[in-house]
Amino acid sequence: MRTQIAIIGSGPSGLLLGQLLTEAGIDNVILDRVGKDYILGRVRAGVLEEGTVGLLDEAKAGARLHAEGLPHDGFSLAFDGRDHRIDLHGLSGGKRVTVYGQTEVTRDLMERREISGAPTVYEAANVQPHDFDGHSPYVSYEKDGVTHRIDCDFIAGCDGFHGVSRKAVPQKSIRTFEKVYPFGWLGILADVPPVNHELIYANHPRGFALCSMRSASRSRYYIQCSLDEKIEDWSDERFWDELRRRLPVHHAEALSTGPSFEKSIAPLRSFVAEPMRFGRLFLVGDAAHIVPPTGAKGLNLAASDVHYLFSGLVEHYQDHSNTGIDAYSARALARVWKAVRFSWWMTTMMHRFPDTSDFDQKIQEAELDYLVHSRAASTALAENYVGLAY
Ligand code: FAS
Ligand code: PHB
Repeated sequence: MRTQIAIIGSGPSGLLLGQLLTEAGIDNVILDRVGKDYILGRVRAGVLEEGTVGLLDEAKAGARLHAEGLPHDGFSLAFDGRDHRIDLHGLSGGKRVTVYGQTEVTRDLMERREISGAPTVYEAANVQPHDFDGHSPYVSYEKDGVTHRIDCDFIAGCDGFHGVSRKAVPQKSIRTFEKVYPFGWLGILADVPPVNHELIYANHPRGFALCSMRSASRSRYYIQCSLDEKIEDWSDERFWDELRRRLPVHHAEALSTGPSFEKSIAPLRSFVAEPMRFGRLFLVGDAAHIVPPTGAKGLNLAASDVHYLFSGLVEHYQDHSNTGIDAYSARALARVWKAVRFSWWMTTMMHRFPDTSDFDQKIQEAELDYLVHSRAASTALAENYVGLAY
């Protein structure tokens, strides 16, 4: 089999890139090691930047997002028992974010791909990129006991942090940068109305908490937890009690609780691999970088990577110019590092670190106090949260 672009990974990166390429008449095949249902069963991001929404519209996958997504003009920071609203819309020159689950983004992109008829191979085992440092790359995989080969012009490694693409790059050709945080997020989904119409990021002596949502009847909550926590030790009741303790009283008293239908613990790390291109292999999204979810940047960074790579590939095929693909890594990394910085800053400001010094704790409190009382500081937060320009 031959195609122009072989895409490894059918998460948001791979599906968005695949859909944009298909709309542009550029042949592509997506391969994933698991099936659709498994991918749709993963609960992840919830906040979309305007750039991400625009790309989903360009991919003709934005209809349900506009019908069901929740436009948000602000969010609250809660500390010392009080809320402090950050007016994203007013401070960012009229921008906003949209609350719409990554699961739904993935579902919408899968549906568009099915309509387009572009090929996707699910449950492809042992996917491997080959000869990407030459002019004739290819991807191999196994399915139903048969080994297959897909010859292509380029390979897009959209296979996430644990994928095969980054690992296929010779160690001498890649640099990685990493920071692992000494805590995780325990998250739940429950069909109860959200405690607030906007998100609440809470800094409490017992730890961070986040009140988010998926719709007016479905809530997404997180609490900071230690890395040795076991999910089986967290009944719904224990979770709700702990969440209440970390919120200002008026929110704790208004909290609607009910049975959770998803509960998971995610570790937090910052990670960047440089460069993001190796000959005819491009790393995209979580395959190249990871951010702690505090700044709601992970999925949105995957989208901006896709934007840079897609425009470069269109230039290659339509204008016979390699300027875009040659600039992909530098352009993507310039935005990635700013989002990595912002996500690190939000995480450092909002979480309680084990064995933090009294001095560092006072600095955190001063940072929060300055942030909510300075228009300049709040503006900087707002422009990063809504998403920096591509
Ligand atoms: P993904 O990891 O989503 O997709 C990679 C795909 O590649 C998967 O379908 C996988 O099956 C496939 N794959 C992997 N190895 C393969 C192989 N060898 N062969 C073939 N296929 C292979 N971001 C936010 O903005 N907010 C959040 O709250 C948030 N919460 C998160 C919670 C968790 C537990 C995780 C892991 C991430 C979270 N993220 C969050 C970040 C997340 O949304 C990612 O940024 C987003 O999924 C990135 O999409 P992809 O780059 O497509 O990678
Ligand atoms: C979510 O709704 O899952 C969510 C929202 C904002 C974040 C992280 C996660 O910063």
